[in-house]
Amino acid sequence: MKRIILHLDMDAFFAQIEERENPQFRGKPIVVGAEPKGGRGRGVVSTANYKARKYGIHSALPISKAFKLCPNAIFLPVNISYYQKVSEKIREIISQALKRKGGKKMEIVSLDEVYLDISFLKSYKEAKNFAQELKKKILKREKLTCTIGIGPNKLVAKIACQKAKPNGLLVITPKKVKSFLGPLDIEIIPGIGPKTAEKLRKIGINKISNLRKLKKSQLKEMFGKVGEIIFERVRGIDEREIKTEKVIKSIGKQYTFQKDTKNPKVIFLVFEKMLREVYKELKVENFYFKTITVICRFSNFETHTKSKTLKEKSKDLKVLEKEAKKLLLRFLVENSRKIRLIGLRVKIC
Ligand code: TTP
Ligand code: MG
Repeated sequence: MKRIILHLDMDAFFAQIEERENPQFRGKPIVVGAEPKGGRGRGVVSTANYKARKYGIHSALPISKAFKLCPNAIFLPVNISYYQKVSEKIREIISQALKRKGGKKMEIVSLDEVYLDISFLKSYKEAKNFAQELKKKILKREKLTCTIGIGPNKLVAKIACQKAKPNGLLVITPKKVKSFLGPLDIEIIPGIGPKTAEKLRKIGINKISNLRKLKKSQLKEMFGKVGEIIFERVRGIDEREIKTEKVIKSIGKQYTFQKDTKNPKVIFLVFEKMLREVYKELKVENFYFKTITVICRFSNFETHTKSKTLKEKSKDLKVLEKEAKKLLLRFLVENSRKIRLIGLRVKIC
């Protein structure tokens, strides 16, 4: 049976929730993220509403830059536990709507993003009706807008959603896939990051339609296994299934220092706090861990990681502490540069 896949992604999620909760900010540029401290803040933007995006502000931009671009924007801290609650409510609305129609397959990608397998609706017309109803329900019950993309697979549904933002709905039927993807920039294909794109640009390839001219063997030679996947994706082929079970793969924390530092006392103090926080989350979920990763970003933004995989899984704080500190210590011994950020991540099992 031919598949019909729906991708739903909330618009400017954190910022839209803040706008809903604070009507006095409505219509103004809103930036959710680290404290800007009059332009001296050192963290990053989590997200910005569409009004603030007009000034060039976007996720992961240093908050100091965001402040320079629009000092009059409303800057708000990240209230993640509240956004999680909203996220759960939205998922509930979606899963109820799906079940009512007789569907079962929903994949949760992140706080504000899901895929649904709605092949059972049998036609794109029905799929479009379902999506319109879903958008209406979320708006009515949660007063929030989202965008939906529909297509024959995850790839096409996701790109359709990206193209229809904000508050949009775009349906790409199988016979439209080729003409839809052809004129788009190559970076829109997952797997084509900045480096891959640069390599392709150098040989005159900017658009997906140009990229289709390369043979599978050429792409394989240039990019290895990823090249083979790119070959399929540019033709709109994507067999990935909707994964219904919620999979938490890792737990992590990171911290940006107020001032770059190489003082081990300061670094270890923060690190110990992160260790306890990560451990707390592990305990709440009753998870085991096996791989521990320490992340270190130096003052020039160069970022390195060091990992350790244990012989056996563990849930012991002492083991986590010992192994993570060993990794951190190696960073401090091997480098004399100042550190901007440290992070800790554990792969769970
Ligand atoms: P996105 O869906 O990528 O972004 P968005 O919902 O803010 O905007 P849109 O989908 O309309 O383009 O991410 C969802 C939330 O995740 C976002 O509101 C904030 C958070 N987030 C970060 O904290 N840091 C990031 O770098 C990104 C990309 C998202
Ligand atoms: Mg979103």
